[in-house]
Amino acid sequence: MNNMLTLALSKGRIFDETMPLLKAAGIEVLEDPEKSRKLILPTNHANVRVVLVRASDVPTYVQYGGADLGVTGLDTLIEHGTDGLYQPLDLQIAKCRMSVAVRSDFDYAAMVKQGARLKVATKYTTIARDFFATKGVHVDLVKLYGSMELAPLTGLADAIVDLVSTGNTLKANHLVEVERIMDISSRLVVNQAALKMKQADIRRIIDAFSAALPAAK
Ligand code: PRT
Ligand code: MG
Repeated sequence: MNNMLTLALSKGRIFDETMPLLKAAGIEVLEDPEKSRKLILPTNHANVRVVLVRASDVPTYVQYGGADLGVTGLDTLIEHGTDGLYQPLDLQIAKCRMSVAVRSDFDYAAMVKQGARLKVATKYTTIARDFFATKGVHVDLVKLYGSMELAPLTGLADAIVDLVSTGNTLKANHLVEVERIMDISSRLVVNQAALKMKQADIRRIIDAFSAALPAAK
């Protein structure tokens, strides 16, 4: 068992977009997570397995060695912190952006200019706190775990900090994106102890993933 390599992934876009990279490394997952209830998925390599965890739990699994490596959004990684995690690669998958959005009838620029105190609802409190601190904007943060779009519509907050991809969710809720905080993509994270103990196997995966990425400009 101690030569087993465990990769933590979350179901959905991260799983789906990691599959081509695994394939490039010669690894095929033998079960479809959308059809199976299993949380541990075998691969065509007896010593490589995939564990399915919540997206926000991937850094935790890798940090504490429940998995040797994992794929996680930069958003999740920043919120979790990078202690004990080696981050060799930007995989350039599950791309989106972290943005500030408000109701279309809310004059964000004027409020910021006036030095008003903004009430901001978000799941990403670290990113939001750092962003507004750098701008010198005073904020009261309201922590939410989902459906952030609802907050400005119900008067819970003036603004939200959330991930935006197509912008359709904002549009459907009459919200407008007023600032882009950062571009987001998913990262490969590796447990630092595993990197030493299982160096050759982990190196092989990093190199294969790296070779399969669009060439760096
Ligand atoms: O869903 P669950 O609560 O289990 O966890 P999760 O939401 O953290 O996982 P998942 O699989 O939805 O997202 C995993 C990672 O994908 C995130 O951490 C991001 O790095 C990345 N990603 C890429 C996205 C999006 N695109 C995205 N569009 N994560 C979420 N969204 C959501 C966004 O929050 C908003 O509600 O999609 C909605 C906006 O989409 P558009 O296309 O309407 O703009
Ligand atoms: Mg989600």
